[in-house]
This record gives sequence, C-alpha cells and structure tokens, in this order.
Amino acid sequence: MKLPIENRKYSTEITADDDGEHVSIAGWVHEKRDLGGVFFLIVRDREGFAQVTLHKRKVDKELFERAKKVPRESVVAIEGIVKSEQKAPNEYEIIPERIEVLSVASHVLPLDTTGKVGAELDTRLDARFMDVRTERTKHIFIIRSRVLKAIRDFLDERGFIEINTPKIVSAATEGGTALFPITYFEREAFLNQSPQLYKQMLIASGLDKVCEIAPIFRAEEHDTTKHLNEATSIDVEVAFVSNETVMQLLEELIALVYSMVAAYPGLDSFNLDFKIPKTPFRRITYDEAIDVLLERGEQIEWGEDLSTSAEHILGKTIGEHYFITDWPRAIKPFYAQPIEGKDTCDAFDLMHPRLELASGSQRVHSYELLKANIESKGLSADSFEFYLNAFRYGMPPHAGWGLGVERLLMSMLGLDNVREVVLFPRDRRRLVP
Ligand code: AMO
Repeated sequence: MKLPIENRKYSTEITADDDGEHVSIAGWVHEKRDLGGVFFLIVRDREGFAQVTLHKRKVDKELFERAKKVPRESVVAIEGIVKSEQKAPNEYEIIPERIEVLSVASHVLPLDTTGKVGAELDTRLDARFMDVRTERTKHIFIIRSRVLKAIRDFLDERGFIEINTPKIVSAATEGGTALFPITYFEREAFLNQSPQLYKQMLIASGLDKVCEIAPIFRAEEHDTTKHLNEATSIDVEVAFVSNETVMQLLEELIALVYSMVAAYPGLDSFNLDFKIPKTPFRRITYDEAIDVLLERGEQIEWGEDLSTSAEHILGKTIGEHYFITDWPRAIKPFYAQPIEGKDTCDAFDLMHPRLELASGSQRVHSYELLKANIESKGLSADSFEFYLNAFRYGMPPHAGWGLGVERLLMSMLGLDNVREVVLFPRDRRRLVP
C-alpha cells in the first residue's frame, strides 16, 4: 500500500501560479520563525525550501501549538493551500490544513544545517548524513553523480564496454608497498590497488575498448589532503592506439565534465572562478619539468618522482591543466612501454595546477619484454602468470589511463580536502561511519 505522502510535491514544483491549489509537501524543519501573531516553518526537501505560514488567529489552536513545538530537523508532512507571497522562497507560502510529524528530531543537533554555524570537517564527517543536509555538501554529491553519469555517457558514445573486475586479488600492480592484505580462506589475498592487470587482460579478449568505474584500495600510510585509502578510479584501456590517442580522449573528457558542471545552478555555493579548460592541454616532458624545477630552485635529481612541492611549482608556472610525458622507467610500473635506446618510458601524468589527476601509458604488449620488466622490478614472474598468459596468445598494442574521481572533483570545485567529495571517506583514522 502506498503512503498518503507519495503524492507530495517538491518545494520547487510549486509556484506562485498555484495560488489557491491544495498541495502536500514533506521534508525537514529547516528553520522556525516566531513573530508572535505569525509563525513560519521553513521546510526543506532535496530541491529547496517552502514556507509554511500559520496565522495565530486564523488557524486551529492545536495545530499552531504543535507547529511551534516541533523540533528543528524533524520530518514533517504538510497539506495546505498555496498562497502567492513575494517574500517567501519561490514566491509562495503554504497555509497548512494538516501538519503531520513523521519523525521527531532530538533537540541537540550534531550540526547546524543552515550553514550559519560552521563545523570542522571531522565533525561533519562524523555526522555525514546531517552534513549532506547543508546546501554546499548536497551540491557536491549531486555534482559527483552527474559527473559520473556524464563520463559513462561519454565513454559509451565512443564505443567503450564497461567491465567489472575483481577487487579481491592475488598480486600488486602499482608497486608492492601500498596493499591491504586480507584473509581469503586459507590464503593471503589483497584488496585491489587498480584494475590494471585485468583491463589489460581484457584487451586480449577482443573487447577492444574497455572502461571501469570502481573503487581502488591503497594502504597509503600518510594522512594528506589528497590521499584516500579507498578511492574511485575511472579506468580505460584501448587496443590498437598510441599514447597520444588516449591522452586526447582524457583531455576531451575533462573539458566535457567542466562544461557540464559549469551549467549546474548549485555551483554558486562554491565561490569559484570556474573556467572550462581549453584543449589541447600543454604537454611537457619529464626532462622539461626537471629543468623548470631546477630553475625555480627546487632540490630534485633526474629520476626522482615529483614531490608535492614540485607539483605546486610546476602548477604555478604553467597555471592550467597539463601533461607530463616521457617519465624515467625506474619510477613507472612494469607495464609502461620503454622508449627505445633511452631510460624513459611512454607514460604520462595528467596534472591540475594543484595536483596529479591521472596516470597512463602505452603498454608493453610483448610477452618477453613484459616478463623481463616484471623481473627487473624485483617481482616474481610466477605470481603474474595469470596476467602474462594473456600476452602469449595474441595481444594487440594498447594504451590506457586511470583517473581519480575524487581528485577531479576536488580540483574542479576548489576544495581543500579530498575527503569533501567522498560520502564516507576511508583514511588512516577513519573506519566509521
Ligand atoms: P595511479 O597509481 O597513478 O595509476 O592512479 C591513478 C589515479 O588514481 C588516483 N589515486 C588516488 N586518489 C586518491 N587517493 C589515493 N590514495 C589515490 N591513488 C591513486 C589519482 C591517480 O592519478 N594503473 C594506473 C593507471 C593506468 O596506467 O591506467 C594507476 O593506478 O588521481
């Protein structure tokens, strides 16, 4: 049986033109304003706010007293008549005939949902369900949902097949240190750091262009504003193409996401100078990046990975999205294609001026070279047999990348901490909620 409230309208579905209509709404008591003879209940639903107005002399006394007593953030259902009112949200008010309190909120609230009293991120994350009731946080998660949909549509339109690969695995992909071990019956297993090996194996399956949007797990020790222990990665892998082709796909995707978000009305909550990045993005080699850093007085030697301070110097110098290409082989994984005659490989990072957003590469597709690369990193080829096998029976040349959803959102919305864009973040200290 349906609930009577299922025929409710969102606050934004009612307008001043509905003057005289009978409507029902439901939501949370956002604010109460008592002007003596008139009492206002501001009711909040997902889409906005509605003003419920009770005139002491005109309404039933019991209804008036009940409305006054209902604690803030309680859930209410209201039935009443719409009246045009220029000063109210959406220029209408509701004169109630019935107020039903569906759930009474406790008096001391963990957070102020009006946003008037700010709270530390930790307090907000502890009461995340409540934090999402505030406008800005709500918009983050609506934007996140729309960004993911836009990315899925973008990849679907370009012929990608969405895959789901296992998250319980037997081997590392991105270097041995950042794995979470788990007990898998009698054996040791790990949470997957990246779908890397599986997306490459599916290139041998003939699916040709594959993508996955899924969690990745990294046992990052350090507590930073850009690292999560559980993140979401958008991975693609494409057969018969070069690095440059997948880099173009990536910059096109970033520009599309920005232009979609630029049209989102809730963007006002973020106080941003929102610019859609222009494509093509600048490409600099690792060698050029090192030259810039040395010129700016940064202590770095060729062959070292870029520190956060190095990323900031480059970001300030370049000032927009850019790619760093031609990385030293030693700091990129075994699956990146070496550049002949050099100690660099055909790998790239996509950088936002503040931080790294994505990594990718042309992949090694020769069985012998891949096996030698695995061994040269001090790893055992035996533990990669399931992966190496896919290179023995017909593996096309291929390239791909992984893009961090949280880093993309954090940089796009100008947020200071990556945890802002995860509903229930997992970090060194945080396992609940
Ligand atoms: P990489 O390890 O660079 O590459 O990861 C790709 C992207 O994933 C995001 N990311 C993270 N975001 C938040 N917290 C973390 N701890 C974290 N770790 C990674 C970043 C990063 O740029 N297999 C390759 C991709 C490929 O070559 O296809 C890989 O995983 O945005």
